[in-house]
Amino acid sequence: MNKHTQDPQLDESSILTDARKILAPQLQIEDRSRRSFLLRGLTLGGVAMLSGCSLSDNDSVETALSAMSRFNDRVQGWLFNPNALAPTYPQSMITRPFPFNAFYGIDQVPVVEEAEYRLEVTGLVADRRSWRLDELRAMAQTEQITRHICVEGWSAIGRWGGVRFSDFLRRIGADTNAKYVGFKCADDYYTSIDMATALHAQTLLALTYDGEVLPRRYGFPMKLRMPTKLGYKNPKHIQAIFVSNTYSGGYWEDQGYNWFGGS
Ligand SMILES: Nc1nc2c(c(=O)[nH]1)N[C@H]1C(S)=C(S)[C@@H](COP(=O)(O)O)O[C@H]1N2
Ligand SMILES: [Mo]
Repeated sequence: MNKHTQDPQLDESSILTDARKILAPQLQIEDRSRRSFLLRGLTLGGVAMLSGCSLSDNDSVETALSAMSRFNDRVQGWLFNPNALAPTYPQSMITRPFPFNAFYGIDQVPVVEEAEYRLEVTGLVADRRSWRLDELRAMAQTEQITRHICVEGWSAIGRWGGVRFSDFLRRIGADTNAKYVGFKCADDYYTSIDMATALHAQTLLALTYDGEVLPRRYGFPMKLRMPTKLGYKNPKHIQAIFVSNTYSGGYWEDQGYNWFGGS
């Protein structure tokens, strides 16, 4: 029937697996069996219809799935409750040792020298100056013990401390009506998040891990810690922060991971 049945790369079950992954967070249905029934009922025709794309070749499948993923971003944005808090845990539940993860091995973790380090701040902010670490340490600090969930199939509970990101955004005079906050990292990683999550009470510019200066492997000199988002949305080794209305994606997001990346 369709061209995709001839092309070995366009195999029906893997396209549907990807499409189900994209749609799953949207089906906030209590009854799990009803939810999986709906997802199982998804067909290639359904994918084409939901995305408004014909699935004639690999490129159009990519376009269809990324259109669904962008739609999913908007739905997650609507569903996001800025006042709902992620669960917190007692000290006794901290995962030890806390796992390390990056797009490279632990021996390649970047070395950032505190003496030379400056956090660059640009975009839609009133005060575009750079920050030294001790200036950030001088701001009000807070702590949280929350769960980090990685899409690679593991989760772990950790303890992060630092500056509430909303305090920092206010301090630099950020336009909090802007859509995005973007991050550039010392290891060429990059990502961007929605403003509602940037302003969430548990979103932290983390300077410590488990009561100590943030160790190199966990993102020295600082990472953005968000218990409302998946692991890949939490950038380590942040060097630059920018506020913008222009979409700028992310390292994994540009390879097909969902941009909103909630939960
Ligand atoms: N700069 C940078 N940040 C990053 C990554 C990375 O490769 N580089 N990987 C992300 C992913 S996929 C995960 S799961 C977490 C891992 O953080 P951890 O080493 O503290 O467990 O970092 C996220 N932030
Ligand atoms: Mo991850």
